[in-house]
Amino acid sequence: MKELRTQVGIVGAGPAGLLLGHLLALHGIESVVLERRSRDYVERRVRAGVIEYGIANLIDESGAGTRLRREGLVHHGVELRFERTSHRIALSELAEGRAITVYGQQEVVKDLVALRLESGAALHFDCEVTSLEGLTGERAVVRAHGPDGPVEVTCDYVAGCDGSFGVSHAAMPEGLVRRHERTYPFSWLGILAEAAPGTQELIYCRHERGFALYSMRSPTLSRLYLGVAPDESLDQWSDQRIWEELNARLSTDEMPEISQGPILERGLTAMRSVVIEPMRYGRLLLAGDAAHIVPPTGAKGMNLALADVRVLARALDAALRRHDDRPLAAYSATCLERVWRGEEFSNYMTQMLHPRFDDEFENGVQLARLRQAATSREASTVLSRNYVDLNSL
Ligand code: RFL
Ligand code: PHB
Repeated sequence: MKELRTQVGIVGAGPAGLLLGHLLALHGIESVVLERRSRDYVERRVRAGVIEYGIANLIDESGAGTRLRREGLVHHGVELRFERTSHRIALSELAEGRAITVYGQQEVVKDLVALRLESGAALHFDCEVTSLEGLTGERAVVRAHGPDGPVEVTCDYVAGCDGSFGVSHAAMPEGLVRRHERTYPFSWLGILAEAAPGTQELIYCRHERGFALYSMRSPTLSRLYLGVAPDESLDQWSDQRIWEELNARLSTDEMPEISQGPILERGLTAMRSVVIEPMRYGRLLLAGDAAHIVPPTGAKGMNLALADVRVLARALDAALRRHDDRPLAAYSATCLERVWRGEEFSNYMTQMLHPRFDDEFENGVQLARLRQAATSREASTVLSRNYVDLNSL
């Protein structure tokens, strides 16, 4: 058995766990990161792409933003497309000059893994955490199974950054936490394609056939999504059917055909909202998807995860180095305020952009909302500020 002692045991090497480890190291706090998957797997997992203004600054100010600033695509606007007409939302004009950065989540992960390994701090891949113990005692114990057998990490605090299918939130006693949940009657089929994006800015499209999103990763890589039925299977979707459906939903007179290329990656994502309240149980602090899930329509998941760990790093610094427990006591309430704002915005975007095949009344409401978002300066200002930087409203 490998026995380790550290100040903070971090479960999960997604964006939340890795940035937390990095921020703690800047404060001189030691941590051990345990990740169930291989390095290759976490660095290839294609997911989020939109980074808020304040979150890009956080990454940059922590010293992890060199490549993000060099390669990230800065966008000053976004398009809403409905009734076959494009409406540009001038994000930066409406949000005090702030912009979003389009930069893949797996690139953020790669940058943080490289920094951690370079610094020599502990990061164990292929190491699955199986249980958390002593969460209300003097010391917490994280038990895991690594490539060479059992691992036991004794620590002052455990950061549960292991996503929605991890063990951390399951370690919270049922009677003490509340779980708020909503599922939506659709999923997203996402592809990454070797094709030059045919648009400068993201396009969120509501079409009677369903939702579509045109995004990108670089001048040669397109990222596209289709809203599909919740029980859809990937087997039903040949490359040809995917491109035909994207064309049917996204094309307009100005963009009769979208640029196609080999599909490098594809996946299905169920749409749901979850909030676990509070985000703390004794020595266990949840962060990111382990504590809350948003549907991807608002592009908030990774941003909320990184915002949590900014608060958590400061709170752990106060507790461990200054023996001041007050920021840690306020951790959950501080994060949840932002989390509920993210939930509200993601819910708004989701409900506005996914047509309902069984509810004509809801479709009328959606179009009214879209027309308002596109034509009223007040409505587009609220949308822009929420999209670009939740802190700006
Ligand atoms: P992650 O990224 O899920 O990382 C958790 C890590 O924990 C590991 N793990 C364990 N490790 C050890 N022991 C165990 N028992 C473990 N159980 C799990 C996992 O292997 C994993 O490495 O959570 P984190 O760090 O909280 O980050 C959250 C984000 O990943 C997530 O919110 C975003 O991807 C959501 N999201 C988006 N967010 C945005 O901000 N902007 C976007 O544009 C955006 N688009 C998206 C998205 C998510 C999507 N999918 C696929 C869910 C688009 C999609 C399609
Ligand atoms: C993406 O580029 O993957 C992306 C962009 C915007 C979203 C969700 C995903 O709302």
